[in-house]
Amino acid sequence: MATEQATRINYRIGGMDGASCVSRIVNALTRNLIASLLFLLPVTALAHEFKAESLLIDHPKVIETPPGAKVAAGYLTVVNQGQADDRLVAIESAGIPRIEMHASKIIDGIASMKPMEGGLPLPAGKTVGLGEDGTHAMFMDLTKQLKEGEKIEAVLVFEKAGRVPVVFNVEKRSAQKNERHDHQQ
Ligand SMILES: [Cu+2]
Repeated sequence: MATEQATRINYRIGGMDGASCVSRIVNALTRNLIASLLFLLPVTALAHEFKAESLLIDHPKVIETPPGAKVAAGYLTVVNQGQADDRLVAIESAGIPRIEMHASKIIDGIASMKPMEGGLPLPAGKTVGLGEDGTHAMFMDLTKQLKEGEKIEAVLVFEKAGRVPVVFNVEKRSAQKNERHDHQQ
């Protein structure tokens, strides 16, 4: 009984030696893979989402403008993963003279928009987007054309989460439903 156990232990140790060679190679490969993933992750995170306390800000973007245009529409999504309501009260950017949050409505066939009083409510546990129901961020008094591929540094100001730096990607207008609102002026 004791001998049998000893043999089994020896066998297992022998097995482990053989396996450790393989596992060393696998480990090296895994380390390389993890290293490349770690290298890629921050880039992806910077490009598409930002986190502040329990808020996840997904893909801030602004639609490119034709030459001479004074306004552009911006969109983003905020996931409030926390227990408390918050509110997006302002969007600021050193490169844009004025950014307002607008809600547009069609009344009697005429589209009109006005600033959202009090900003964008972010109820606990909910996902809310500027881009839903005619809402949008309006980049105003533009001094230069916004071109696809450019990035605009901005700060989202939340009632509770405070000031959160983000980057708006300048993108082409897509056929997405949240971009129906037209800003040709
Ligand atoms: Cu607007």
